[in-house]
Amino acid sequence: MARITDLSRNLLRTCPLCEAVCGLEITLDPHDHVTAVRGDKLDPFSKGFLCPKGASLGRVDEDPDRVTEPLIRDRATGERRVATWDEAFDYIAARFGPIVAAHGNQSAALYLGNPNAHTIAGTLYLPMLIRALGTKNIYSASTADQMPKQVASGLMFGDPMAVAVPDLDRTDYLLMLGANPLDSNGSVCTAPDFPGRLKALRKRGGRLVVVDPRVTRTAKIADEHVFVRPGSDAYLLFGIVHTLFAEDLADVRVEVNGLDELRRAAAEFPPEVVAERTGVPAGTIARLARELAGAPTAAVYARIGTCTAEFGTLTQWLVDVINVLTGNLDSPGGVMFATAAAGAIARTKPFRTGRWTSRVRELPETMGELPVATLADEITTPGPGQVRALVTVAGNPVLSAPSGPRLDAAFAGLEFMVSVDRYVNETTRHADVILPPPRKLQSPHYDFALLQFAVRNYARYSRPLVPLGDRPSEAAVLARLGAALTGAPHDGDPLGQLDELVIAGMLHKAGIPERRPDLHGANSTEQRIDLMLRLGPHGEWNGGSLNLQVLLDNPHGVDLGPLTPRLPGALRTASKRVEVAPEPLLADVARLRARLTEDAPEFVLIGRRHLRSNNSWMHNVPTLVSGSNRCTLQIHPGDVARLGLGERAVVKSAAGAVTVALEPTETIMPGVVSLPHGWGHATGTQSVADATSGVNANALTDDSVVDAPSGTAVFNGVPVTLAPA
Ligand SMILES: Nc1nc2c(c(=O)[nH]1)N[C@H]1C(S)=C(S)[C@@H](COP(=O)(O)OP(=O)(O)OC[C@H]3O[C@@H](n4cnc5c(=O)[nH]c(N)nc54)[C@H](O)[C@@H]3O)O[C@H]1N2
Ligand SMILES: Nc1nc2c(c(=O)[nH]1)N[C@H]1C(S)=C(S)[C@@H](COP(=O)(O)OP(=O)(O)OC[C@H]3O[C@@H](n4cnc5c(=O)[nH]c(N)nc54)[C@H](O)[C@@H]3O)O[C@H]1N2
Ligand code: SF4
Ligand SMILES: [Mo]
Repeated sequence: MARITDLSRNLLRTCPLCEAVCGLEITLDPHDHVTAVRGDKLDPFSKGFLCPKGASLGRVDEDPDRVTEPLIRDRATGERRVATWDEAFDYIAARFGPIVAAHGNQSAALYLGNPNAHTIAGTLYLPMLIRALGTKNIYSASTADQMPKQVASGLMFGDPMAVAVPDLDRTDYLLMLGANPLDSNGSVCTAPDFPGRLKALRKRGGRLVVVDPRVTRTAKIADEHVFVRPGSDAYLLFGIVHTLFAEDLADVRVEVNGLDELRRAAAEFPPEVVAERTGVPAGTIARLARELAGAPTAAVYARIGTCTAEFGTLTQWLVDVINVLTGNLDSPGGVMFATAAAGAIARTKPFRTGRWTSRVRELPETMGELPVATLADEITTPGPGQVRALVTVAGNPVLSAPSGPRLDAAFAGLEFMVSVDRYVNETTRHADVILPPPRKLQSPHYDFALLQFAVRNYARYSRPLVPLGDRPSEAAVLARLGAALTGAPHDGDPLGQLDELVIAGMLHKAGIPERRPDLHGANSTEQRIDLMLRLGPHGEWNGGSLNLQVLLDNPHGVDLGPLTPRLPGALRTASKRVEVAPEPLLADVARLRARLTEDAPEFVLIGRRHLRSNNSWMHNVPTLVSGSNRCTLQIHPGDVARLGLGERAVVKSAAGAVTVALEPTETIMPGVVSLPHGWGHATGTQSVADATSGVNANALTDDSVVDAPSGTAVFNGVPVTLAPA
């Protein structure tokens, strides 16, 4: 009898599950089922690293509970039935068109979720969908995530995509706030095997300091862990900036504007003044400043714990202010800008926010988006411009956005909703039509978004490992959806037509005349990628050698070397200097100052992540949901005793209440409780997830509070009260 492995294939591709972009070697059986996943040892960036999620990619990809064919929901009965693709798009065209015809483009909204940052469909084809809808009601997970970093970067460097990442492999000193890469594998800092890179830093004599209200797994491998009161990082960083000026430690090595204004702003926040609010002793704050200034090279890096907080943008600004003041911006071992082989085309106009505002709360636009924290307002507040129809792509805002239950109710009242998603989840269960993407392994992969934030320049392209058969790719689904929503013919090849338009536009912009050159690639998507690579900074039409064929010939990926200095060339500020005291941020310091003297709430809520989880959508895989990967409220044992709490407690906030199991642990600060998000499954369609106990953390977060400059939701530092259940 022939052994089945004889017919198996070992194939290479990038892991699509998190920001670490690990290379994988995947074994498929003759029926295209995944039988093994290993780290690709020959990938020059990830060098064989693999985490438990990557190892479970097959289970994720082939989840029997996922949606595989279009579903149409009967509004009267709530029943879903399988439909053909033609039928589904006809249904969408027939129902969506009349709503927009009657109420205008603004009556439609689009919500884009996190996995779009990982897919070619999301990165290359969503801009077209946004344009097709012609609405200002564009929302995404960005305003529940990294938008403060982008606004701060936009104001300082002129380009919100110019994010300086720590030069992990060369730095001598890393100050990390509000990030836990040992569980998250890193974010807005693309670094496969982040844990190994941190260990290497320490091994070569470098120092790692972690600032977090919890002793995290990352804190455990650090030289020093500093407890900080949630939401107070901006004060802590201002204390460091103050010290750098007061002790004459500043050593600015790039051209800057605004140093005097910055010094004046920092004058109000000496370490002694901010110590109480932050919970960090003044001596520690001053010492951190001296250590950062004294290290041969140093980098400050702050992530989700500090972004989704009331002063998220101020915090992200101060991070790079310190990187500038210590001479570490754009310098090896400090923080640097990647040179992505096929990144976004840098904008030519200096960045600003608030080019328009939201209808109900008048919150400013950022990067063409409105804050997801005001989506429920826009759906439920009557009047001209009220949102009546919604399109979601790869998202689950009922579990991921603040005041989730409010959104749940709002979605139930929509006149029409269509979702592109691989699950019936807490959000898409409201959709009239669900359009599923194909399997991950049926999709091509290139990390357009994430490689812009990589700690090393690198490129890797993966072709689909499993043929599509007669179902459309996700790119084709989005192209047809765009056509159906605008009443254009959707049954031809809108994808090919669209790609040709984009290719012609890129050639024209690049000044490449008349005849369309022959491009590598088996289809129009690949040809677009080839063109982007050729025109990119490492491209063969730009003095380099890259094109798609080079990546196809090097399936383990291509190393493009360590990061190199990019300033002043990468600056898009009007002054062509780094703006260290942008006016909108100086203005926001007033809000920070006002909070300093206010009484702190008795308890504040923060989030956390677990290695074997991923936001709301990996809770249906048995190999991942087990052991400590559970939705519990971490709380200090002293608080449990003081309040006389049992095994469970009722947690209340201004937005709502949940009853949740307690996990007493000394690793969390007294007065702080931590609940992971993405739980509280209740669709009856995901057998494993539905059976998990757990609650929606975003029933407690409050959509009426945002980080003012970026409109970002506040998930960390939410005031709560606790009572016995
Ligand atoms: N395994 C796994 N990996 C993931 C994800 C996942 O859900 N699971 N999600 C992915 C996504 S979408 C993202 S954005 C990234 C996020 O990646 P990270 O930013 O590394 O996210 P977390 O692991 O949540 O770490 C945030 C830390 O901030 C701390 N914190 C909370 N409040 C504060 C505060 O006010 N100040 C400070 N200094 N710290 C605070 C928390 O205790 C926590 O340890 O992870 C990605 N990777
Ligand atoms: N309280 C609290 N809330 C948070 C956070 C927090 O730290 N605390 N973190 C926030 C952050 S950083 C983020 S990024 C958001 C995430 O929030 P969202 O992006 O809204 O939600 P996800 O849970 O990532 O859901 C993603 C959906 O996309 C589907 N999907 C997966 N792959 C694909 C694909 O290839 N194509 C399509 N079409 N669909 C796909 C999944 O099945 C799932 O249904 O949550 C935010 N919410
Ligand atoms: S760290 Fe992220 S990219 Fe690497 S294997 Fe795990 S899930 Fe995949
Ligand atoms: Mo995120």
